[in-house]
Amino acid sequence: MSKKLVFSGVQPTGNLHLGNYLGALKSFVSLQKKMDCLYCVVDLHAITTFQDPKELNLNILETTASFLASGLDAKKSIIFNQSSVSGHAELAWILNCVCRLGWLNRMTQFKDKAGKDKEKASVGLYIYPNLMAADILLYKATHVPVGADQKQHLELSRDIAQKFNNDFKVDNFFPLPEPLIQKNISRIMSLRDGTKKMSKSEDSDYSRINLKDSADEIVKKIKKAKTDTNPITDNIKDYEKRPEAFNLLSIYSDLSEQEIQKTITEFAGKNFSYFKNQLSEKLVETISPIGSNIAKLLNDKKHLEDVLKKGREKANIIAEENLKKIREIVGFV
Ligand code: AQP
Repeated sequence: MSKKLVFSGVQPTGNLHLGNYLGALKSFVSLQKKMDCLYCVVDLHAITTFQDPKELNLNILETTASFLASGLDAKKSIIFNQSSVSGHAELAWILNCVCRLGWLNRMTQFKDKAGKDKEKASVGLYIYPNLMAADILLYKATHVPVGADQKQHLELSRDIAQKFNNDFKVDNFFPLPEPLIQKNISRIMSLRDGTKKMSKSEDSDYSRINLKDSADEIVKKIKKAKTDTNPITDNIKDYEKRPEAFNLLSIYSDLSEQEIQKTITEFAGKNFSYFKNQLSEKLVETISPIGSNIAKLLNDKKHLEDVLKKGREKANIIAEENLKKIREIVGFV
């Protein structure tokens, strides 16, 4: 049995939002109390779509600040950026040679992100899931906290690990990593369209609550959030065709750490303007302190760079030890 080890990453592609917080960061924080954890600012993933170099540089530090502001502790967890440990790229190449083309062709995130003109997407975007498998397997991580949108990539990481173990006849060399997906709300949807996930790259800033939004911005965005004309009912089935209403009620439930049924019973018969006031209050209570912590941390870039440097040194020790064995297994001299 492998020792339990957590790995997860966040792309430094702009402002982190409520989806990143509820889908990932919140569980990162609770896991660091129970297990050894590595949390990575995945800048190699970020460049699968073009990033302005100056902005990328700043976004790496801002994502690090968001980790710390959300409660990650650099003394408990290893916090570092992906490009600073070259083993990620090396193992990704080896795994590119293990993964089958047909497996990648099934990845729905590539289809979503590449859009209609797939010919113009970068090769990096296509093989992104192999780099993600390398991120996890480089440390032989056993548990990966992610939002539900990453479940398919995690399954691919398991397939790749299994095929490597089989091809090279090294039983259980790579553990098959388990996804840890939040039970209550695994996917936060856009505030403008309840069928699309909340995302940093969505054009409209009104589609998401950023961790850096002021209290006024949060209230304004929730006021403008799309709902429908029906009142709140306490029958969960009523929400099957009301994705925006369901999303807001789910966000409230998650922030209150209660089941969705409890929330709809609490607000049944009330209209959405009343509910939205309550939701805004909860959001301001949770998000505003994180936002002001991010701003404070960004005033001391040297400290953030130091956190990444120390994290990189620790990550690199584990990576090099595993890579030494991987190179031997593959047959490199
Ligand atoms: N809407 C979401 N609901 C729940 N979880 C989410 N995550 C992202 N969006 C949601 C989770 O956050 C972690 C980090 O994600 P990421 O930033 O590395 O990549 P992403 O999933 O591609 O996020 P975005 O916001 O959609 O970024 P862009 O627009 O740059 O592609 C992951 O665990 C993810 O599941």
